[in-house]
Amino acid sequence: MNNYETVIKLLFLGNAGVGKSSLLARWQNESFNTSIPSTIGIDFNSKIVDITMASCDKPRRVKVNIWDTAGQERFRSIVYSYYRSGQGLILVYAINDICSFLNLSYWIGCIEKTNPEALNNMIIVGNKADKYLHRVISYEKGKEFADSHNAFFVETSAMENDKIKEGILLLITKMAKDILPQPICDNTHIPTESDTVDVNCSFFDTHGVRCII
Ligand SMILES: Nc1nc2c(ncn2[C@@H]2O[C@H](COP(=O)(O)OP(=O)(O)O)[C@@H](O)[C@H]2O)c(=O)[nH]1
Ligand SMILES: [Mg+2]
Repeated sequence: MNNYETVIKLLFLGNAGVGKSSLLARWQNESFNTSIPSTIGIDFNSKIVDITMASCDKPRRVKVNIWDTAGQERFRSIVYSYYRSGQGLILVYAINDICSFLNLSYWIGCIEKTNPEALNNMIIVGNKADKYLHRVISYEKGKEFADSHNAFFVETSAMENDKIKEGILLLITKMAKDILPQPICDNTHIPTESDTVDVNCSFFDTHGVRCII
């Protein structure tokens, strides 16, 4: 179970109340609890995930560590030291809360100062999509913001368990592709007869075209 190839470290960021802890609970154990306690400082979650990087490749096993940070102003000083350890970011607002959307730039600014590399691996999450009757941020507006930061974008509902796994997997798969060695079954180059045979190659596959080391 523990033979994972790498550890991917993600941070949840966003205003208090947007649903970070609820999203994390869904990701971790599929549950939703309307009376989830406010996060004090930092919560930590770990999960082993199998991801498919290419159709020809076997699933690759990674360990995903997610820190759920408290959005509350009074905890921000504690949280700063954790920003540095994240390799990727899940930046959350609620589609019915304009302040949480406007504050996305604040959170990005925090990371820019402490850990700018992590901004290359980011997904913007518009949560509480089930509250569409009270929507104040359109899907297009959220997507536009994400595009302007080269980030993935997804609208989710922790309450209805919608699109959470898909969103996080999108980010993890992209990061795994950057971190892990590429699959050895890449068939993009099929050798021709004129190709030189690799002398260090001890076996060929059944079609005699690919070297098996
Ligand atoms: N309607 C709705 N409520 C949600 C959703 N996600 C979280 N909530 C509620 O929003 C409140 C704050 O959620 P919480 O996960 O503690 O937010 P956090 O402060 O960002 O960690 C709680 O009452 C949750 O039940 C959602 O997708 N839809
Ligand atoms: Mg919380």
